[in-house]
Amino acid sequence: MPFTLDNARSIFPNTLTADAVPATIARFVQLNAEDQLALIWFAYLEMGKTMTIAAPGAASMQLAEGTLNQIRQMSPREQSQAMCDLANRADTPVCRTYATWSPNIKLGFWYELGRFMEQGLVAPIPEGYKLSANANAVLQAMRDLESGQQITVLRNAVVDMGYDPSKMGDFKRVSEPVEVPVEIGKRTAVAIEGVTNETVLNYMVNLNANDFEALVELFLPDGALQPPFQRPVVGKDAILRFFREECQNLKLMPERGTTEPAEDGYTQIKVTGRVQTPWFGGGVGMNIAWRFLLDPNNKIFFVAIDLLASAKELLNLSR
Ligand code: 45D
Repeated sequence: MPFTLDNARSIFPNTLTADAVPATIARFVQLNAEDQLALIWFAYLEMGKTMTIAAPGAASMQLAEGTLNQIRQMSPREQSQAMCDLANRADTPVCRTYATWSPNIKLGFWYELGRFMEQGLVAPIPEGYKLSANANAVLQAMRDLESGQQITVLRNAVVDMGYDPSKMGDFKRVSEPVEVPVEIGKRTAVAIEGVTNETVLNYMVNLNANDFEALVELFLPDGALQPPFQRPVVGKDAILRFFREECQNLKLMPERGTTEPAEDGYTQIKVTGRVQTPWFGGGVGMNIAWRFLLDPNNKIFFVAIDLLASAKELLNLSR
């Protein structure tokens, strides 16, 4: 039986992913908007004690600047309402603009709003705000996650706010400009214990170098990439767009893997290792698995990127 996208997704079924992340998000979105905002505020303050967030790039802040200025000019009541609207995914001009932004612009926008709230330029979460019992339970669930999982919950919460893009018809997506790839001579070589496959090694090197054009050429025309907790991104055009919008300046540190023949001359390769996001640098390492399915010509038919349940899973290469 030839591989389909559906059965490719279940290669290496023993991989244990961080299910606590979608479970926490599912509980979070049930809360009312005030609780959601206050919960993120408290979580963000607590996390700030142990990890340092990097200031967003100037380019992304420029893209959010108009909306940030608009919010600064509102009355405190309107400011609180605008933030609740975002959490409620309401149909407002601000929520529609927000929906056009890439994840990094959304994160940068909230980073800036958080600073404004601290400085008293934007209505803060009221002092002494009491979370509901449910919200408190979700906050406790977040405390119990490891740091890579905590920042994933925060990121997903932010990405899902604003008006629903699928209800907007045609619109222009807004994302940061793409940087020039790292020069060939300056790229970091990778070595993966148990994996010598050139496609997999080139995948890591090209992604670390922001060389998305070369990276996407490693895929089959109908190849697919499945980010953590998301549906697969299918086809070279969509994958290239995803790389340009969401994958600049990541640091992939694959450690070990296993290479096995699959049906019809395909090869399946599982690699585990750590990944850093430019938002937190070396302060937060995420435990990641890549599950590759390569066709007989060594082109990528499918790759899933999973956030692992724990560091212990880095050693699990069983089928
Ligand atoms: O609501 O091989 C306030 C792929 C309160 C590509 C706030 C990958 C009110 C292929 C505090 C103001 C990408 C899949 C809000 C690999 C309020 C590939 C603000 C994986 C919201 C390896 C909150 C990459 C703020 C991975 C400012 C796994 C929150 C990347 C900020 C993972 C949160 C990246 C931030 C992650 C979170 C980044 C900046 C998880 C960033 C998370």
